[in-house]
Amino acid sequence: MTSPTTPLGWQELAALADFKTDPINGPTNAQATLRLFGHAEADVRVTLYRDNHAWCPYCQKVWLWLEEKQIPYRIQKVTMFCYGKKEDWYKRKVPSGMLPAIALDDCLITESDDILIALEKAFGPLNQGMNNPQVLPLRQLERLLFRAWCVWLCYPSRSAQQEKSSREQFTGVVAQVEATLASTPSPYFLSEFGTADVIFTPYVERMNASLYYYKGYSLREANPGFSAWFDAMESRPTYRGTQSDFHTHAHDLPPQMGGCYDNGELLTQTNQVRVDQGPWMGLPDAKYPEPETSRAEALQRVIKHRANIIRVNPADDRLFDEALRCALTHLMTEADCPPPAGTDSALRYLRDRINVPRDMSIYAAKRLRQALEETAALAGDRQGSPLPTHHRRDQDPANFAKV
Ligand SMILES: N[C@@H](CCC(=O)N[C@@H](CS)C(=O)NCC(=O)O)C(=O)O
Repeated sequence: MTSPTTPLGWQELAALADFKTDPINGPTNAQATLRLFGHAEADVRVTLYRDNHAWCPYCQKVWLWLEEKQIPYRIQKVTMFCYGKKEDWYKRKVPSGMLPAIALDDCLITESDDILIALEKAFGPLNQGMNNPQVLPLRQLERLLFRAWCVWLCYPSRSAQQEKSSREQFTGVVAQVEATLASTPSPYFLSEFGTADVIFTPYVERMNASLYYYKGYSLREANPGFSAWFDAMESRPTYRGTQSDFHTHAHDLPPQMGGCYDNGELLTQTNQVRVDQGPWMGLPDAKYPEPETSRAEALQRVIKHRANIIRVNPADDRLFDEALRCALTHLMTEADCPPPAGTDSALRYLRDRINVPRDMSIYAAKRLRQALEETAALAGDRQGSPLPTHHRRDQDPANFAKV
């Protein structure tokens, strides 16, 4: 830590934002609207319709599959109901507004399982297919785990006994999954990575986050099979590109699931403070080594969207512009950079609204949240306005459309 400093200007900050990536042919990322994997654009046969927030679990399943198979595809992003108004063009295609959907050679397909089956027909399976006799029971096991998770997380317990029984029901299914993972020498569900892993990924990731935050239960740390499976998944750049963090899931799940109920235990409370106020490094939402580019990535993403970030923030634009530059200066130099008086809640408003992977990758977000928090703490302890739990219209993509 060096002595207090004054904030860098936007041009000086831009000179430090040395993060270059190719969204079209480079690693998996949430920002691309076209993925080619070295193919020509004329080779594209698939359009994936997925949510703007890169949050929908069923979209993540199809997204991960396309990335693993390196099928060239286009992406069209659609608003989910709880974030804002569904686009009319999408409702004309899919009247229910549900995501995901794909267009494959102009044929529209909905329902993520049907989508994967259609993609397998066109491009071949991802190692083992959806209807492979080893995959079918794993698909059923995934739904069993999903239902036990929902019962524990999404219904209020009327008594300590009911809470205990929901927890045991869930950990009982976890024990079945652990036995399955232990039955092959690989860390994956079958002898090599494939469809079954893609099917389990979205909800296991959401379980890991939500149970840590609402129940004080660390799925990844409490179970050696899950732990090895997460580590193996995180060795794949495809998964890293779709991976979200604990903070995003903990606060995006309640409106989607109709509520998440915490058990009030001491460990739960400790975990909530950690996820909401940091430090974010070391949380069991990511265990692979931090890339050297994480700070530059966070800086580059903020610079790109800074006009909207400043406009949407409840604070005065001029004051928040300076406060934000203080936080970014701290991010890049580690020097304390005191922000204008009264901007602590504005900095924490942004800290709470970084969305992974929509805005940036998981380590970039951890660095940015930390820099915003440490800079806010120099001005005071006021929090931002609370995150809504029945909708997320504070994240309405219409507010972030290009100015
Ligand atoms: N069974 C469907 C479920 C898809 C689903 O529930 N999608 C949700 C998002 S996770 C959705 O599109 N909801 C409408 C919305 O939120 O706008 C599938 O597997 O594709």
